[in-house]
Amino acid sequence: MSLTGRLSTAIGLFLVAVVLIVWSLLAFLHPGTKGGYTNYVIGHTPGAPVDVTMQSVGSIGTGFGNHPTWVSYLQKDPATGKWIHDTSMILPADTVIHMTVLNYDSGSPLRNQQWGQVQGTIGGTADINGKPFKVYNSYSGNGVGHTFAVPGLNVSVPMIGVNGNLTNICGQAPCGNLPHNTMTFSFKTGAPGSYNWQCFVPCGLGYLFGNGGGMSTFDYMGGFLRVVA
Ligand SMILES: [Cu+2]
Repeated sequence: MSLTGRLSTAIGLFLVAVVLIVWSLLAFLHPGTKGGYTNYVIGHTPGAPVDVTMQSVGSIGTGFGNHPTWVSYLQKDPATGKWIHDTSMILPADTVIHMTVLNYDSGSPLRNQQWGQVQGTIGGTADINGKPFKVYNSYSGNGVGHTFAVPGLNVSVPMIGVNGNLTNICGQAPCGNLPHNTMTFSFKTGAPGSYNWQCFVPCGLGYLFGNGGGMSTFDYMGGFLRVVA
């Protein structure tokens, strides 16, 4: 090959490498698009607590967009009772939120044991299937699958996994009566503002450090709480 030929091949390969690097960086950093907000303020009596019900699943399945294999949270629409692929909500300020999260995903030991701690909830505890706990040792039982954490409100609660060896683990949301752990906890919304919530467990299986895919996309492993007066 002539010098020019080799040179242009080298430049061509270099450009391909640059494009690939920029593309994967953008794919890694891009937070995805945000859909709607589920409104808990309509018809809310000031001062009354608000019930929010969610589920976390190991793979969302078909019927909720283009990523059937991704981990995800879903929310139960308070108006219709239907499970929706929307993880953001409009909540009243200075209000107690009673959270119920049905976790259908398996778990594992945590990279950071801090994620096994219940923080920022009323009473400092959460319940797993009706039993209160403050810290979950992720090396015990089935480990931890996800967290529901609102850094701006110092809230963080681990979602305890189901047995990963079960043959009937849910792979198609919504998951109904399949094996799950029911996590319940309460927190106060505080002052008006926009608070992001997210899972901190790197659960984006098949992505760099587990932080891609559903882990870095709204309406999967994170969303927003828009707290209004
Ligand atoms: Cu997660």
